[in-house]
Amino acid sequence: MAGFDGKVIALTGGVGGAKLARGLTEVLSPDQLLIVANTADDFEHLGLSISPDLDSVMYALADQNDTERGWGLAGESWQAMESLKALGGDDWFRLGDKDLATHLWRSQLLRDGHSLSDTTRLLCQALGLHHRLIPMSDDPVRTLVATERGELGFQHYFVREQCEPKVSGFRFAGIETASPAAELMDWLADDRLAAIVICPSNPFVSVDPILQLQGVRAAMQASPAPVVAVSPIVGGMAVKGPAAKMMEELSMPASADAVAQWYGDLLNGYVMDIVDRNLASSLSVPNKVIPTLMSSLASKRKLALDVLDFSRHLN
Ligand code: FO1
Repeated sequence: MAGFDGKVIALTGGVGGAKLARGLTEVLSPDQLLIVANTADDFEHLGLSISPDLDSVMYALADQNDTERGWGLAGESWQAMESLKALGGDDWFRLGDKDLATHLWRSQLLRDGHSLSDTTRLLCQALGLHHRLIPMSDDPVRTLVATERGELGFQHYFVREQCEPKVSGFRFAGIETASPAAELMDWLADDRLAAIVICPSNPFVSVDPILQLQGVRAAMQASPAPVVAVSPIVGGMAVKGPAAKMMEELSMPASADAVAQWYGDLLNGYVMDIVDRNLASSLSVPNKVIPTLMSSLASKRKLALDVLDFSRHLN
């Protein structure tokens, strides 16, 4: 981007965050941007190690994501899933025929002893990506969702049970012992860091796992780089996914300002969509009200530019 000097870290979950990550790759060079994806949605399924948020971001950066579904690859076929179902196998987690190759290859690389970071780098290279996408940690962290039916793994809650059970809380198994990605900590300590962007992902299950990794929140607060979050809630609804439903079940108002309060004093700036302009005056954090719905590459690019421009005016 002409004129934006310095480095930027983007923290992201799946779909919503992936769109802004794509916009940031339009306006920042590869050595200016580090995209850090949540891995607490990951799980083992059918003998495969599956990293949905890494894949949503990776496919979005490669412009190969299926924009209808929000996850997986465009132009998919489902032969393997149909055959699996015919055999009586678990087909509730839909793995497209092309997407399967990613899971097969990642699982083999991990079994061969590659770290999740190495595996991600190899997959990104194979997709022709130049910008850096890393997992938040190479150690396992797993979101467990407390529901009235007991604790569920994230994908069991989100996909198999279709977010239907009432949520009473979350915990991130492994978070106490997981080490944050070394590259993330290096960039947080880098005095060329000019902004930390929290992408419009679910604050509870996509962003919090990253923030709760040992030392991450403290390093963000110690950095002079402003922390700017983009609201994942627009007009009281999540643009995609269960964030609004979760907030209600956690007896939090499903509103853009409630998300800002959730992030608390971590934020130096907050970006909300124009439909939520009426909330701006009640926010204590400096905020900007702009169009945040990203339906085209141009709008992803525009939002990225607006967020970076906003960050320039924050200390
Ligand atoms: N989400 C669904 O709602 N249904 C699915 O069958 C499904 C399959 C799937 C396969 C690979 C992958 O990378 C993601 C997939 N997702 C599916 C999305 C996944 O549940 C993610 O965790 C969400 O995108 C939230 O991050």
